[in-house]
Amino acid sequence: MFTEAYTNGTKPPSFADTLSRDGYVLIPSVLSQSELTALRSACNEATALARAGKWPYIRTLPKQFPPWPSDPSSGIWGVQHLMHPSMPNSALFTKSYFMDKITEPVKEIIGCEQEDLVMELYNLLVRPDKDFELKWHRDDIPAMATPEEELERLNKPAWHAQWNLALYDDKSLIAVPGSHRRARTDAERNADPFERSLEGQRPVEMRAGDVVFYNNNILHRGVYDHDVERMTLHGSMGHRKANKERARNVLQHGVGIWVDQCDFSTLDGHLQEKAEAMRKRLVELGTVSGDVGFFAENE
Ligand SMILES: O=C(O)CCC(=O)C(=O)O
Repeated sequence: MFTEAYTNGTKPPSFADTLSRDGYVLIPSVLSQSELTALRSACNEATALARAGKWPYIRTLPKQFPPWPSDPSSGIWGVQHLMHPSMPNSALFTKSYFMDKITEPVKEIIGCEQEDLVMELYNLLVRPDKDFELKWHRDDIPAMATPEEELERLNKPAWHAQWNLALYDDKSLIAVPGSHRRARTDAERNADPFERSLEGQRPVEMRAGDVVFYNNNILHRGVYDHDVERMTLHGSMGHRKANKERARNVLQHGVGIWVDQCDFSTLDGHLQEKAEAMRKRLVELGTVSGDVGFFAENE
């Protein structure tokens, strides 16, 4: 897939190099079989609760961006706030968010130290109740942006890393490699938002247990098949230098309301310390950012 064979003695590119070239990087098999089994069972429980209307933080069909209603009757495609203190198995989710297998690549990708990292989002993307597709988008550049506005944003540092950690084989994320480094072409700009064959697009194919880190401003979309099991943990972590736009992207999901109630006491020593410090930095970011609003309220 994205890992290439380097047989000529040259050093393979780092995760950060690959991500900066392609807009994403796949790290295979980060979860052991027992981690996979435990997380699948926890995600099954979370999804059942959400589909039964007993978990209000959900991604509902046919809405692409937050805020989402809490009524699951039109179907769901995601379960939000896995680290919320009321979420069953939140301790297991929290451990999988702060584990070194995630924070080490994140540090390399952002180019920072542990003491710079900020807790952000941890959600679950699931098989929708009927087939469903997201429009082509960049997560924090509106479709209306001019090429100059796109480039201005794309040329700024991201100050965060975002990942998909697949618990089942997953090819529902479609991206245009390299599109995080340039403005949209005329063809991309004028394409149908649900265009099925944009030039250069590729499914980001993951096997169960793989993680993909991606630039959330790569041109991408989701194409979901209700018949194919999907349980993909969807997380992000930030840098303490993130600006107000980043705070808006994180806090629009409502994390600020419950983050101070997360219980990190079940985490092992160094994970607990890491989690407490990263939470503290998120609370600080929320305090200085004030009322951040929503990115795309009407989509
Ligand atoms: O389903 C995915 O992996 C992508 C989701 C997505 O594009 C989004 O949440 O903006």
